Amino acid sequence: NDNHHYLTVDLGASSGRVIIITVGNSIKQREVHRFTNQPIQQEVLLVWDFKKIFNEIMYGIQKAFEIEPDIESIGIDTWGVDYGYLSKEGLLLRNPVCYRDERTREGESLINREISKEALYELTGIQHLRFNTIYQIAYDLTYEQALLKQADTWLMIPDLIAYYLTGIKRVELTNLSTTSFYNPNQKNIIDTLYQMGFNPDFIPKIIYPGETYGYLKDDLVLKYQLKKVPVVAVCTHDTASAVHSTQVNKEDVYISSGTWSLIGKVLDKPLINQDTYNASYTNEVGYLHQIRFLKNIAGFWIKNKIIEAFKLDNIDYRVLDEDIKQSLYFDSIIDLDAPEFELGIDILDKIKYYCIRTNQETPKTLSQYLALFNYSLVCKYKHHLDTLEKLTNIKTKQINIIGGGSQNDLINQMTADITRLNVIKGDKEATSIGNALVQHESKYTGFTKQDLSKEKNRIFKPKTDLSSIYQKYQTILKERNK
Ligand code: LRH
Repeated sequence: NDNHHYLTVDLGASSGRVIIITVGNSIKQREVHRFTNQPIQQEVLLVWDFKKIFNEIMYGIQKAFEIEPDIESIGIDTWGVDYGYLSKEGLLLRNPVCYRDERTREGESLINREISKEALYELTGIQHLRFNTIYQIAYDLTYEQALLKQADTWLMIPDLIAYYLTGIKRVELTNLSTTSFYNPNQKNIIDTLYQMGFNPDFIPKIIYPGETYGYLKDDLVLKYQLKKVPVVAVCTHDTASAVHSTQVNKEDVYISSGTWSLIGKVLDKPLINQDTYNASYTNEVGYLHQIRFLKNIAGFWIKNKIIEAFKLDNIDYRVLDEDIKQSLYFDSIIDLDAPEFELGIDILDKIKYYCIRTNQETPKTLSQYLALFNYSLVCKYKHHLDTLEKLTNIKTKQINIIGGGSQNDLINQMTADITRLNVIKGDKEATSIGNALVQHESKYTGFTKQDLSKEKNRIFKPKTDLSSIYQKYQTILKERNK
């Protein structure tokens, strides 16, 4: 039998899913369970409800074995940067804090004594985001000494899940590379973390994608009637898994589109210099130590916050997309990454205010807001496409869009229009596919990635000229940064 079944758990910062991926002559997907995942307010912190997450995952795993008893292994991937602490007894000391929590606003100043922003970038090649793990830990070291006294182990979210599934504590490489304390050139954790006062014993041994954490624990096997299969460390960072699912040539740019839009190239080695620092580009580590050179752009999370703010009951997304198409005459533009949008609070007012300050018409209807979102997003894509070409000195031939956001054909077309490049629409569940492929490649040799997308109308060629929109965007940014 040439079919191999893998269970993938892909946990995003908006929703999670458990999917059986079958690798054979082709790749088949069977979605088993999908659930929402939202941070919750717990006392003064915005946290992830770990118990709920774990229960949803166990429900999915149980159901998956009912549907497909021949699952060979399990892989877990999640968003980056967040983590939790375990006590000696293996108890989670509190829910992992969500990266959007505001406690890290002053994080940067907390580590200034230790290292400058620039020197930290030189070591890690990670773009400065206030929620990077190193700033979260700087906060813990300053304000959470009581918690740290009880702590025995520090684990990132996918590693926490793997620990509760197998009892084995390891920290996976690709996700570790998002923390801003991993040096991708020297391939180790930077001393600065320990100089800050973080206990080196908290961090277990690194596990590399393709290695196995261990087997499902007996008590879980018994309780949920599972088969005792191994839990494999895949690329546990979701972006790493998504990018691993695609065949990216040197001349390609990928956009992994979901809660965030990650736009970048795959490189053989880190690209860290004054220019990449100024442009604030990131060097995350992927399968076999490939480098994902990319930029985080606030993506569909903003769109979802806009829709949420309109408090509509039943939304027919097809009708909505048609409305947006009709509203594209409305071309006010914002910078999606402006700090005021980061928490999603009062999003409509903040967008209006942004438009007023930049002398643009303010949106009124939902479809006008979403037209503004579409233009703002593709302008950013264009900007980063140009920046990527400059920084890497490689001309781009085409753009591969993967992930949930890739299903938005209007944005795919607008991306082609504004960049004047062909846009290839990839798979909605690219992350889960990449997750399964590492499980497969870790066991069987000779697998070559084929073109996974079977859709017919999946190439978007440039049509409408959007250069005037892009010019306007550049003017607005200049005005705003004055
Ligand atoms: C995308 C992602 C991104 C991180 C963010 C927190 O899901 O993993 O790479 O920066 O979430």
